[in-house]
Amino acid sequence: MPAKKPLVIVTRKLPDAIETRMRELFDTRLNHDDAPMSQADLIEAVKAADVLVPTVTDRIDSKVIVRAGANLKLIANFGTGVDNIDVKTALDKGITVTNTPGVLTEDTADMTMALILAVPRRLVEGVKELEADRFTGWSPSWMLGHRVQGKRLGIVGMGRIGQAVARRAKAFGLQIHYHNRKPVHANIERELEATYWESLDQMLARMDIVSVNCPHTPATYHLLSARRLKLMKPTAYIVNTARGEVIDENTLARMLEAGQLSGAGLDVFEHEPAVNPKLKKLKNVVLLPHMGSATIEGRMDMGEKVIINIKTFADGHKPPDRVIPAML
Ligand code: 8YV
Repeated sequence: MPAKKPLVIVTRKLPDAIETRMRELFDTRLNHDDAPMSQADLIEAVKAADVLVPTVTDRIDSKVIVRAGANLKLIANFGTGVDNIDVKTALDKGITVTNTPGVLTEDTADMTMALILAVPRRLVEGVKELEADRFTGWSPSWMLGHRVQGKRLGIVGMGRIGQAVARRAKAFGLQIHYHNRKPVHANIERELEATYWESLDQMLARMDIVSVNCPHTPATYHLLSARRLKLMKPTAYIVNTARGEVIDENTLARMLEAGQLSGAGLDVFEHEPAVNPKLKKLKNVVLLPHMGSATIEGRMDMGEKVIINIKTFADGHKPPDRVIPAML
């Protein structure tokens, strides 16, 4: 007799092909209308499920996890960042947590590079000028931005995405600097001609553009604090495609407003989906609705990773993308 299929509850609408495959392999409960689940819905889901597939919009905190039924054994996150999940409480309760690393790297790095170009070159401001019919003809002094080539880029977090940003930025003639818990392998440093800064403070004070590419963990919450933001040059730009919580958003907004920083490109926000109203009023920012990994290919790859993690686990093996406490 075939083994009973695990009950997999998926919190949001995933690509059709992924949902179809999940339904073939598992007893799958889908969210067809894609409405985000409330905390009460999530508790109902963990009470019933063998496997939960959440996304960044689901807060799987300790209050949810402690209510999980005895059969919940796997949280297979559809996403790389796991700051939406209280991983420690899950592991303590014997629940394995997996994520989808690697498959979002290039898309997120592309979006980061797009912001690194868009902010100093005033791309969105230009679009708005044209749309408002204010383009009355070329002028040598109109819409001047700043050259990117030759500037110093400071990457905060030199993991997969940070390195992918560095490769792109190097091709655009930027000088690569980075801060990380540890220096990357000497071969990578050489290939990228990258300079390691053990001191984040010292790096921030010298950069023209800073890109945030580290995960949000208790150790990186407000890593770019008010004190550190104030170390940056008033001519500097900041780009964040990682997590809003890494930057003190209020201070950032105030400093941009006061001209103490030149501009920002933000794909993520501290209280998503809310965006600080001060930021929305500024001209020198490009704000995106958390779309760094939003490609059809990326979503398919993420879904396939989720399926592999569940299938491997259901077959009695260790899933490949287990989140381990050392990562947090
Ligand atoms: C995903 C992300 O879209 O994977 C991540 O960490 O930030 C996003 O790009 C999201 O997490 C999906 O859950």
